[in-house]
Amino acid sequence: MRHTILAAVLSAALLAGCGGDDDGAAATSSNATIKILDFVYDPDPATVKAGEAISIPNADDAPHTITDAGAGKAFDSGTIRGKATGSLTIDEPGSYRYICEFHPFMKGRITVTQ
Ligand SMILES: [Cu+2]
Repeated sequence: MRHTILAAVLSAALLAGCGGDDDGAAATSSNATIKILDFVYDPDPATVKAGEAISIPNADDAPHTITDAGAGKAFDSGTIRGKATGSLTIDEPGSYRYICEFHPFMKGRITVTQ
């Protein structure tokens, strides 16, 4: 019994460690979320599935967007007002860099998988 519990704890710790990011608590990928707080996207880089709805809660007072920085402008969340939650779906798999249209110094990366 003891061994089973220990093994479970260990494998959970190992899995959490694989994420490479700060705390592993944000490793759930079933529900894609990119938070905005203090003019910073989190997580960055993010990984989502093609066609998956990405929830974008904006904790700032300022409005923000998630807008493809590429020439093709493959996606754009539109304006997400302060304290509001936007959403975005990207259909085309690939690796993208995006910016905030209002604050072009805000930059993020997103990988869209099949
Ligand atoms: Cu912004």
